[in-house]
Amino acid sequence: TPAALVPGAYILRGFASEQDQQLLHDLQTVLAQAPWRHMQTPGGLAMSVAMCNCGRLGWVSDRAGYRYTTHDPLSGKVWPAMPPSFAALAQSAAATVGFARFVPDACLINRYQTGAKLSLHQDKDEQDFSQPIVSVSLGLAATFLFGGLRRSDPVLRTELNHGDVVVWGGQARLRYHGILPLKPGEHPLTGDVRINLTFRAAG
Ligand code: MD3
Ligand code: FE
Repeated sequence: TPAALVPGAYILRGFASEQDQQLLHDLQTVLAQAPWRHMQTPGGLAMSVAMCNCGRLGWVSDRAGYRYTTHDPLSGKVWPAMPPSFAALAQSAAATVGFARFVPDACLINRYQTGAKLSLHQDKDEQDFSQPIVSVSLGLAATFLFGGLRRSDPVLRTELNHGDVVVWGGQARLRYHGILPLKPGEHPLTGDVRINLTFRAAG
């Protein structure tokens, strides 16, 4: 088992590197069915991160709050299927750190353009917190913040680079976390953006 960043959080540096082109190709198939959109916070502000989903369930935010839906509110259709390359990578990363039974039913896809950020938050819209979350970083690097179980707890930071995969389980599952505003840059595979795939067992 790799070393834990904090108890329960395992960084697998470069774990997705060999599949990067396949993942980005399959992402295009998803986006052809469900385009990027800037969701609204419950307070009515547009999020700076553009999002999309694939899998049986998709995470949405609007004036009514945060929740998982089976259908894309933009099209009224079910979310695009999770590409086998996505599911296989998430399951293999989870199994590497001991979550052999992890079966993601939701993949939230985040796109950061210059300046886009994700404020400190907890992921608690899922049914079963004993299941981990697997995140895959592609493209430009970003500074990841992770705090504790209370918003006021001290925050550590680490860089997430292209190909890095993090499995958040156990005690790390409910920690506050966020992403600092993306710095401008150019990546050979994604151009001027960072893409993050987060896999969840949400239902
Ligand atoms: C720690 N995404 O989608 S990935 C999110 O880079 C989210 O787009 C960030 O936070 C991103 O909710 C961070 C790393 C991550 C994802 C989920 C976590 C860290 C986590 C859930 C619990 C604890
Ligand atoms: Fe999160």
